[in-house]
Amino acid sequence: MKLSRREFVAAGLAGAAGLCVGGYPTRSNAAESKAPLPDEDGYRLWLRYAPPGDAAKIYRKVVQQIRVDGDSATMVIIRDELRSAIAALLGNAVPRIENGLADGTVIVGTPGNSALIRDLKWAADLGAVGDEGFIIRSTRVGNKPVTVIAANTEIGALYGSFHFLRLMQTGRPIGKLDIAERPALQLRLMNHWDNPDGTIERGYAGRSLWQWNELPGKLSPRYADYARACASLGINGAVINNVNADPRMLAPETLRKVAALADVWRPYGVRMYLCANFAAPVTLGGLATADPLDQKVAGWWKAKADEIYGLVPDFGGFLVKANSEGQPGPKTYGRTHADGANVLADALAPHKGNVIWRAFVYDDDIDPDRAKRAYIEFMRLDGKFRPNVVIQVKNGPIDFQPREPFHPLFGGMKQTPVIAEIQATQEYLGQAKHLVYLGTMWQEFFDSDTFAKGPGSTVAKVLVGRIHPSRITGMVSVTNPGTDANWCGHHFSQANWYAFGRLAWNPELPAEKIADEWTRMTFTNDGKTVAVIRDMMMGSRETFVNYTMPLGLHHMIGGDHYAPQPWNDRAPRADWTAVYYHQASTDGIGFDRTKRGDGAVAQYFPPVCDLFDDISRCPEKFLLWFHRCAWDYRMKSGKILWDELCAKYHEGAKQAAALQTTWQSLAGKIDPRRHKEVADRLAIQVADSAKWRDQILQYFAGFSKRPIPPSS
Ligand code: GCW
Repeated sequence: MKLSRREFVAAGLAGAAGLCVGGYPTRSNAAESKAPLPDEDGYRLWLRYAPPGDAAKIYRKVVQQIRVDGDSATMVIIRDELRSAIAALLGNAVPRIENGLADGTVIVGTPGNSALIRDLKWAADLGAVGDEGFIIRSTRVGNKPVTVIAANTEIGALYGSFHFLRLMQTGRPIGKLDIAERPALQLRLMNHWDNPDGTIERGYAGRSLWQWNELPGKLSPRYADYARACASLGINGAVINNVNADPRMLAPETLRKVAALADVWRPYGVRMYLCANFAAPVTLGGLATADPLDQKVAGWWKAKADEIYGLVPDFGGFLVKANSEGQPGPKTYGRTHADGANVLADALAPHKGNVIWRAFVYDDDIDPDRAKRAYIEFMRLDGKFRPNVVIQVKNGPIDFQPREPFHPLFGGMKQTPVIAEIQATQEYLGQAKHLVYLGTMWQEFFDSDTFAKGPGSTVAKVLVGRIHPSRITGMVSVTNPGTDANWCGHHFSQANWYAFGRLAWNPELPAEKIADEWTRMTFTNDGKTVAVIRDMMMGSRETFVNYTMPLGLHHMIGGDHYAPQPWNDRAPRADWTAVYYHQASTDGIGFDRTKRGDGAVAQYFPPVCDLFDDISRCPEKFLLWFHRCAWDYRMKSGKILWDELCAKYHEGAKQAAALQTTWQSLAGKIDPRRHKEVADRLAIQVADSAKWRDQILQYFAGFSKRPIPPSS
């Protein structure tokens, strides 16, 4: 069943979850018995398969045995997953049958590996779900009531199996299923910022998962566990190294290690991608230049691509950060980003690989305003890229700030495919210390109307190719799980990995539904507890914005991207300071990006550009992003700007404290270990939110020359 955001609310799922979901009373065993819950370390993520309470009784009728046809590695994975999951969920193992049928069989297969599936004659329906989609249907075969999970490919069958298990994990009905799903986007990729020395750029959960010293001979069990977690969400690829790419990642000995990792992931449908350093032909290949128009350079990339495909036949392609933050690129040789991307694209094309070229560029000779630069550089290259090039654009025009307006390249680029880059890592959103659920932030982004082709041209529609036809669609997330037992540092940061995967499958899924199912799978199926946690998550991003950078403020940090540093006025580049962005003075605060200012609003289609431009209509959440206002500017609330700003900071810090109190109230509902680990982090969050409030307000009071009103 696919619900739109509105239907989710209308169906009562948002409000009714505390009592009953999908017709089943949903109580956890723990709520029934009073036995203390066993400690958990979070390693099992959302794949814990805790018994779903009373629903299990009904499930036992539907799931009496399983039959998984085919014997490939993927089908074995499906069989093992179903068997162990069902045993855990139902409290009893169910037999596996190899052929034949009985009442209550769950059958999994593809037309290629199962005569039974072929005989169903579902070709037309299967045609509609494509290569990665699936059908789950309650039906009768040979007069036996069964559940069929069918797909065109084994990976589709794997996704369908995880979907079926998710229904049981979340207490949904499974007796009358008629589900057909296919992913809305083609590329659904993890972006790791891992370095060969085991460190992770902006990683907050331990060291890199990839043990380069041990590969290719020794394979950590975490490689398969990682791929399984990705597959459970439909994530179909991973870029395993930092975009600030070490050229040695393309060295022959490293590639053999990469190939071993790719072999583990293949049966889970997780394809391998690498970040390429643009200067590799020089640093690794010993050439005199990496000029993309040089024939030798083109030959080097071609040979490198051939070498990679010899080792990893389903290699996905290269991701490139070029001419950005000190990385080499085509501009180093007087060439354009298109020239650079195309030389790699030509090398990959014979193997059907893609080049993913990042638009995170901000050379200061392009425009004085960092927010405008990528749009200017890339719009003039639209249409100049090879068909297997896609441009990867961060959600906003600066850099993963707590709140940014959408990047104007979404909808702006017409002839070149654009995919979205979002960041689950919380670099600027409290890292692994603050509880911040990003589903709502991403929903705000996907729902933004670009007006590229009139009203309704949302970012989500642009991404799926409904606004400008697109050969390649996709979404990636900078997601930095590490060697911490719970993968992500903060137990709640797992929700951002989870939400990314679900949204990459369908960017129109409601953030609230995602939070609801994640909570059920990760913590508990106890309806009341679920409602409490879900509400904590749903408000958490706005809370973070309130106590850090409300009303369109951005980049008020220093190099750690964590603590408040509005006074930061010294950095190697002006656009790495804070004062460049907030521009506070005794006259006022904010960056004038209006038509009378630096004109950044003009990068948006009308009427978006007029809306942002007009101070009386500009959403106040973006006010100081687009406007420079006097301290006594009158806000919609009737308060002057200074008082409103103070109120936001006070409110944010209070909301953080409320998160802590609410979590305390759940003691006993969550296992003690995870409860404590989250509580410990909430204590840090509360203290830090007060620091943000106090330090920012004291600093700005020096300009506003007004007293800080007490918290109301
Ligand atoms: O936000 C910045 C980060 C850098 C990162 C860069 C990027 C990998 O601070 O650490 O570099 O973004 O996205 O390339």
